[in-house]
Amino acid sequence: EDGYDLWLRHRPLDRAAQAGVQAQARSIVIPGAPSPTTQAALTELNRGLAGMLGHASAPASRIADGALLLATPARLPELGAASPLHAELAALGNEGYLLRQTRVQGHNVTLIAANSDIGLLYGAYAWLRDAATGARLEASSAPKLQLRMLNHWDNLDRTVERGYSGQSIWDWWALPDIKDQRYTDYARANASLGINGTVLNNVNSKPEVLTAPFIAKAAAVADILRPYGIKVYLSARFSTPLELKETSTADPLSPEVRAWWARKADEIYKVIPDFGGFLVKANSEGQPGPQDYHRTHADGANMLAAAVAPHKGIVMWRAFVYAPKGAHLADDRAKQAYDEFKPLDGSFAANVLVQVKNGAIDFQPREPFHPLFGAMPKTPLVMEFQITKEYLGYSTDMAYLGTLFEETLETDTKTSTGAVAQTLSGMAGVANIGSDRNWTGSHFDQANWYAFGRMAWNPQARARDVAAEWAALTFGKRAEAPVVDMMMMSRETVVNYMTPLGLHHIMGTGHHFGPAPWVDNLERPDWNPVYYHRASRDGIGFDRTAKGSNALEQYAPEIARQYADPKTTPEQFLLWFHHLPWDYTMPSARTLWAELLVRYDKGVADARSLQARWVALKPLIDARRYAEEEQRLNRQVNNAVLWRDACIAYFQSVSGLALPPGVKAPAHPLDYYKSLSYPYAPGRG
Ligand code: BDP
Repeated sequence: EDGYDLWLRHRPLDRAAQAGVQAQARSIVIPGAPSPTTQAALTELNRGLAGMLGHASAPASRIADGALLLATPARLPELGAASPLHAELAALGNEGYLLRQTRVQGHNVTLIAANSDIGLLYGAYAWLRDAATGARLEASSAPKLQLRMLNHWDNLDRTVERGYSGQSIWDWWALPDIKDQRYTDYARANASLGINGTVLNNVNSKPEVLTAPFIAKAAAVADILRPYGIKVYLSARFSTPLELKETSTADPLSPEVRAWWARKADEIYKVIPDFGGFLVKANSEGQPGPQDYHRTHADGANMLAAAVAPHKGIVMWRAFVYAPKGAHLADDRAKQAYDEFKPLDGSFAANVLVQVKNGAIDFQPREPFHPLFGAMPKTPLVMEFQITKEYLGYSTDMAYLGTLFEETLETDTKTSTGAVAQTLSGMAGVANIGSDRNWTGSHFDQANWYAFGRMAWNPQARARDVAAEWAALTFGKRAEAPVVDMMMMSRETVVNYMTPLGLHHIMGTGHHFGPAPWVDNLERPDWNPVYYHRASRDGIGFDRTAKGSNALEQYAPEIARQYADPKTTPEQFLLWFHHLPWDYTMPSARTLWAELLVRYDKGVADARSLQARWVALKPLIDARRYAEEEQRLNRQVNNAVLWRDACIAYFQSVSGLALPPGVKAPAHPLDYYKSLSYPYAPGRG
C-alpha cells in the first residue's frame, strides 16, 4: 500500500462483519432523478462495498427489504411533514444526515436521510465509516460550524509555502484543460470529513490569480469539487488592481477601487456561480493592506465584502498581523492582533469573518489560546489551525495534532461565550496536502488532515476518538489501539524536545525546523528566538504579567488573575507568561533548570519509545507503509537528540549552571550546533 487511498481504503471485512454490512445493503436505492452529488454518493458506496464485501450492490429503483435507501423529503414523500422522522430531520439543517434502520413502504431498510443531496453524501460516508470500523450506526449528525475550510498556501508556480509533501496539487499550467484525477480524489477525501470550502492559493498572494486565465483555472477546479459540496475561494492580494495597473490606487475608500473589485467579483461569479469569496492577509509581514492608505482593517474588509455581497460571497480577513516597524524588545508581538482588532469589533460588514490563528504568536508546538476568542462578540470568527507542521518537525517528525486542536477548542475563555469552540463560526486548516503519492508526506500526517476535518464538523469531538477512527480505517482494527497510543503521546513528545514549559519560537531562522535559541541578529527583534525566551544569567521566560508586557490583560479577568501568579499558571505555559529564576521551585520540587532538563530528556525518551512501538507493530502493518514510517521515526529520534543537545548546550552557556548528576552532556560543544544549517529546507515558498 502506498497511502494514496487515505482513510477510504475499503479493505475486505472479516466474514461476520461482511454479513452484517451485506444485510444493510442488498441494493442501493436513491429515489428521484440522479444529481452529480447522488452519483458521487452511489459511486462511493459501490466502491466501498466492492472493497469490503468483494462485490458491489446493484442499484435498484424499487425499495425492497435490505435496501440501503438514500432519500431527502423532496425525493421521498414519506419523509415529509407526516413522517415520524420529520422533526428530527428538520433540525439537522442543510448538511446534516441521519442513519436509521426502519421500515419504508412496508420494507426493512437502512435509511440515510437528509434535507439535501450533500447531506446524503455525508451520510453515505458516515455509513461507510461505520461499516469499516464496526461502529454502531450513528443516529444523526449535523455540523456545528458553518465553514469548514482548507487553506492552501500554494503558489502559482506550484511551490507550497510551508509545504512538506511535494508540489502543489494544483497544476496551474495544465488547468483548465487537463484535470488530474487527484482533484476528484481530493474532493472525495474532504467530503468524507465534511470539509466544505477550500482556498486554492497562498495568503501571500499574487495579483495574477485574479486575472481571467487563472479565474478560468479556478473555475475548472470548482466544477470538480462542486458535487462534493466544496466551494472554491481565493486569497486576494489587497493591491491587485493597482499592481495590474487597472487603478491608480488600492485605497479601499476610492470609488475607482470599489468599482474595480465589484466588476472583478461579477467576472468571477459569471464562471464560478457559487464562488465562496476571498481570504485576505493584509498589512502583515510585508503584505499590502488598507493601512497603507491610513484606513483600517474594517475599511479594507468591508470594501471587499461589498463587492461579493450581491453574490452571497464572504470575506475572511486574517488577524495575523504584527507591526513592521518599531517593535523593540519591550513590545510584545503577542499583543498586536488583539490591539488592532478588538477595537474594530462591531464595525465589520455582515459577510466578513475575522480569521484568527489558534495562538497569538504563530502555530507553535503549544500556545495558549488567542485572546481574541471571546473578545469579539459582534464579529464571526474563524479559527485558523496549521495542519502542515511548520514548527513541529514538518512531515518528518510524528505529531498528531488532534490533541493540539482539542486542547485549544475546549479551553474556557472565561467570557460569557464559554469554550473557544463556542466562539467560532468556522474553522480553517492550513493544508498539508501536496503531490506526494501519500498526499501528506508521511502516513501519519494524513491523520492531521483527518482530525482537522472531523473536528471542524464537531469541535467537541475527542482527539482520541478521532485518532481511533483514523487508525482503524488506515491501518486496520488490529493495529488501532497501539497506533492510537502512539498518536496520543506524539505531540507532547515534540513539545518536550523542542519547547517545553511554555518556551516558544526558538526554531532556526526561516526554515523553523531545527533548534536555534541563540539567534539574536535578525532585522526585527520579534523574529529572534532570544526575544521569546529571554534567557540570561538571572532566569528564563517572557514576562507577560503586569510587570512585563501585560499581554495577560487581553484575557478575561479570571484567566488574567490565575496566570498572573506562576504558582497558579499551568506548567505548560509557565515560561510563556513568566520570567523566572533558574532556581525557581517547580511543583515537582526540582529547580526550573533541573525541570527543563528533565523535559528535554523526556522528549528524547518518548521519541525513542515511538520508534520502538512502531517496530513492535511491524507484523500488523503492510511492508511499504511500515518502512516509510520507520525511516521517519528513526530520523525523529535524531532530531529529538539534536534539539535536546543544542538547547541544553545553549541554555547552559547562558545560565552558567552545571548539569545535575545523571544528566548527559550534549554530544558537541555549542558552536557545533550553531554551525548547522538547512540551506535547502522545503516549504519556504
Ligand atoms: C507564518 C509562516 C509564513 C506565513 C505566515 C502567515 O512562517 O510562511 O506566511 O505565518 O500565516 O507561520 O501569514
